[in-house]
Amino acid sequence: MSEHPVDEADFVVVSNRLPVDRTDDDADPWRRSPGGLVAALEPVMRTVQGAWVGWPGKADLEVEPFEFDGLSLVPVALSGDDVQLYYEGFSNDTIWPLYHDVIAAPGYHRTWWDAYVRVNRRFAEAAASIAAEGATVWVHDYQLQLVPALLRERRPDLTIGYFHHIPFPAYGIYAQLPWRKQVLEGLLGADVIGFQRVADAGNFARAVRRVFSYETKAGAISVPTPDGGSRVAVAKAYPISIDASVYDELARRPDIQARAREIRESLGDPATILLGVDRLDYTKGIRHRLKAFGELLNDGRLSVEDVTLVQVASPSRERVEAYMQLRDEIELTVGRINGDHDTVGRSAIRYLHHSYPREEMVALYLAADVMLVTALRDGMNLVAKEYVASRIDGGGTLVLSEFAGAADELTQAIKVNPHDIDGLKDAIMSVIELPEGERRKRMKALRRRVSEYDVARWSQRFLDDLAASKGASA
Ligand code: GDG
Repeated sequence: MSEHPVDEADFVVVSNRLPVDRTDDDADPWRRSPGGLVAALEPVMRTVQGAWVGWPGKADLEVEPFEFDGLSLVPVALSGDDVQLYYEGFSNDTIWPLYHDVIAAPGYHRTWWDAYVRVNRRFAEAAASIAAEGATVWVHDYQLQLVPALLRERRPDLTIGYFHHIPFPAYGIYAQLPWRKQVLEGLLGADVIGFQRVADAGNFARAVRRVFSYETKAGAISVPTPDGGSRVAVAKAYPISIDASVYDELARRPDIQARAREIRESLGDPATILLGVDRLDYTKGIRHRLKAFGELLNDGRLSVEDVTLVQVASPSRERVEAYMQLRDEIELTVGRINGDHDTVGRSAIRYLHHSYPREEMVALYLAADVMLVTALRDGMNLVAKEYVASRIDGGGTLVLSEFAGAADELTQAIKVNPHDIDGLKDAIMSVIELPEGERRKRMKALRRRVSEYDVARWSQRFLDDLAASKGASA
């Protein structure tokens, strides 16, 4: 790490979190952090000269801009109150449940909203202060929906992109938000507003029509400007992906392949290993998955002698009440199922409430015969794509919820509606019994899609459209 302040940047990424975590070790104070957004953007940032604006992840931590591992980082400080009201409150307990179709009840609190406005302003100011004349700024995700307009107000010379990583709900749900007008205004400050699915972009355009009556045509929204004219904001789908080559390379490493074999052996080498990997979040459908698996054991259609479910539930948002409750429910369910079905030598569910290094994740992907992605709502779901990218052996089967964004692209997966427990049970059984040839054919098609449309193509498509919008408005 060097202490050089970051100069003016031609390309600026703004996200809630910086791609690093603070450690307690003064000699080595920063560590790269995992997570969907970081996994997606890191390869992009390495190929451009730019700066990254974000929160360093600890309350009251004031740090000057610094360089880390080739990235220019610009920290935005949040107080304990900010974390509680803006992050845990408005972002994770209002917007998150509302945008995931109210799977959990959103809280609407004016103090949370006030903090959201205040913190969004701080992020906009940080980005405005380091962006060079005419720079491109790419804002990310639901914590920062007001930043595009706040930034445009301060710096009309900038080209502003926004990408929304989570779903955008239908208007009947979105309309609940007491600040529905202000949030749309914030987003419309961007030149290009990217979504995961075509349906999300459509929901957004419809919300804009309902709230403002602006004209929208094939995703081009005509937004009035203060001088009485208008500008165009584009709302369009750009399904995010992964750096597939990283997973391919890891999966080819002999030590990781050996680890995959070791995992199988340590589970007693069952005929079938089912795997779930999720942040412990109510959107991921972990309870539905456990229910289906538990019933299959109860019904005698599956036996612990033949099948084990490995469930990695990485710790997430542990101070938000809904997440504490969910953890209790999941752990109670796992305990019951294991209590009823375990033998001295075999376990029905190997439940792991940990975060693992990427190498271990790939070993798990390689060891698993069936990957269960049963999200009730998910913007994309990168785990599904990581599993596919890791299966260099052409084996393994993906069971994928139709409510995950990935379902639009990964059409050769076995599709499920996780709310339909009987359907989910039948899908699990059919996958276990799927003929080898059929399994391989599906995986081959999935692998082609994931390797061709990787994260580099995703960002290229978005940034090309953003550059074109600059040309169009000049
Ligand atoms: C949001 C949207 C969208 C998880 N546990 C560990 C670990 N992970 C990694 C996975 C994957 C990432 O975290 C999770 O990404 P997902 O896409 O599955 O889900 P969200 O975190 O909810 O992400 C989502 C995404 O943003 C990107 O736009 O797809 O819909 O909700 O990369 O591998 N990684 C490691 N250890 C763990 O224990 N190393």
